[in-house]
Amino acid sequence: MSSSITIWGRPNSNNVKKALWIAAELGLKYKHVLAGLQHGVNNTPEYLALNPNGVIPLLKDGDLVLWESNAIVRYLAAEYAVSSGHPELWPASARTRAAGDKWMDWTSTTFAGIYRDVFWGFFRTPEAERDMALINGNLAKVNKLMAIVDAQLAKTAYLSGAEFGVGDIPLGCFIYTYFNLPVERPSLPNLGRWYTDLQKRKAYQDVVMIPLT
Ligand SMILES: N[C@@H](CCC(=O)N[C@@H](CS)C(=O)NCC(=O)O)C(=O)O
Repeated sequence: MSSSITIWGRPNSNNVKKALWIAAELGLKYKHVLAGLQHGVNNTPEYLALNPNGVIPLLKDGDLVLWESNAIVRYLAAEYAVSSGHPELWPASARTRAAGDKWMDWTSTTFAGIYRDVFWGFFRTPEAERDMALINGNLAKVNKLMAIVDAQLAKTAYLSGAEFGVGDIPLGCFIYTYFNLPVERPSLPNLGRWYTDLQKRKAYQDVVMIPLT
């Protein structure tokens, strides 16, 4: 089992939530070091020696140092799914894993950048300073992307396939904030059903469903 895992990052970061969520699904024990924004740490020479990008999350497991949140999620699942008693979180079939992998990459490369302006625009910008044209423009793009997700979820219960898997984790983190935005959302029943299913998971409740800050 896990013996010497450390995860750096503030728990209100969606990228950090990914790492904390898979660790919770696997029941891993780890040391958590707060880092990023008001906590600092990620700009110290010691941190930069481990992650030259200076961003969170960061994982250390024994002599392995790993950054990039999706890589951390995949590593923890691959390394600990069997020993933690959750083999379903790292299916043996490369084809099954690939189906989820694409949604992890899609979330980072297609969705996250557009969504960032919406999320930060609302929750991390004082009302008087909000750029509503930018927020609304990107929200329309986000809603179009959500329709693509909804169509997938009409065919499979999860983004990972028939079962919950790591492919659900990246977008699952962001979707909590999306559904808590004080805006009108299009009716996307499959997306809503998936979000309802995620909310039943203890690890999701503990890690992802925290007050938005
Ligand atoms: N592609 C990276 C992005 C990491 C990233 O941008 N992290 C943000 C937080 S979500 C960060 O470190 N921001 C600086 C800070 O919080 O101080 C990943 O997925 O790990």
